[in-house]
Amino acid sequence: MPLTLNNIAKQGEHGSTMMPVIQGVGRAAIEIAAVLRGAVFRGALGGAGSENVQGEQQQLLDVLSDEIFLDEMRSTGFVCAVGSEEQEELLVIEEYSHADYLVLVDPLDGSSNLDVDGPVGTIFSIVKRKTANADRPHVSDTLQSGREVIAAGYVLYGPSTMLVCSVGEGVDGYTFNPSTARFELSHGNMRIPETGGYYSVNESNADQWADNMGAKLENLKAETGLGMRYVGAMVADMHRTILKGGVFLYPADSKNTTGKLRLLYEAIPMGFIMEQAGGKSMSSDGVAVLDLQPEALHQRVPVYLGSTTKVDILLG
Ligand code: AHM
Ligand code: MG
Repeated sequence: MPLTLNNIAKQGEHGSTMMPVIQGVGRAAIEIAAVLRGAVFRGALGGAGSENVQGEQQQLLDVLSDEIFLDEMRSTGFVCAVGSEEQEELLVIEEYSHADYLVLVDPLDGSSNLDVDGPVGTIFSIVKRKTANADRPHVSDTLQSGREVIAAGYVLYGPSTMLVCSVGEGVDGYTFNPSTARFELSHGNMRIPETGGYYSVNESNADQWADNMGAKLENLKAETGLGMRYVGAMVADMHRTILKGGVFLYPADSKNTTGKLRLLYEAIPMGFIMEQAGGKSMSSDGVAVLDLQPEALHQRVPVYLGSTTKVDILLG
């Protein structure tokens, strides 16, 4: 019998309490994958005609995925609030506002790939509230560093749908099996290789990068001879980096002066997964992503995630 998401209950200090929430992520992933597959037939591709809080055009599928994710978090009964890329404010789940956990999510990451049938993903992390259970959850409950995250992960909607997660005891990947309609453990104890791999970055921004990153990347390329791969969806680029090795980066540049990727629902969950897979997650030389103290729900940071050797050469 293959192991399913129930396997999480056996892991770490928080496995049994996290299992229902991660099962909820799994249900959302199955629904989002189905919506993605049928989107072209339902006229669900294209813009929603609205902007999110970051001033980015929302795709219809961003909005749908956000609704699906929120509904599934509500149905777990364990989540008091959700902070989403697609919502300006923290969304309190009124029926369960006394519950213990908050979820931070990018419901559909890499949505610029949608029109070209490219891979996209969902990124999430789970924290325990700081406010008393009797109180209404507050945005301050989300402003916890990556060291306080209890569980995190991502879903990759590629040729198959994969849910990769960690409750702080290594990283496991589960692939959705359409014949059993379950996520089954397919990639146990994922570890990033120290050798080989690729560098992954939008190099067209190189002349605008801050922190002398253009020269630093040239040095990494010269020292390691790494090849380059870039999908433009963080989930797909990170998944390849974990499986094949190398480094994924999104530095600050003159357009995105504090970086592009969001700390709470992109950098921290991916940083958590990368560290749990044996790699390194930095936001600048000497500052780990997981040590940053968040100041705002939609804050952006530079990221350098990959094998320890490659990140050290890059930032050194
Ligand atoms: P999104 O959350 O609005 O999809 O934006 C985040 C995406 C990441 O998936 C990806 O790493 C990055 O933006 C790509 O940015 P760029 O197109 O500037 O290379
Ligand atoms: Mg995103």
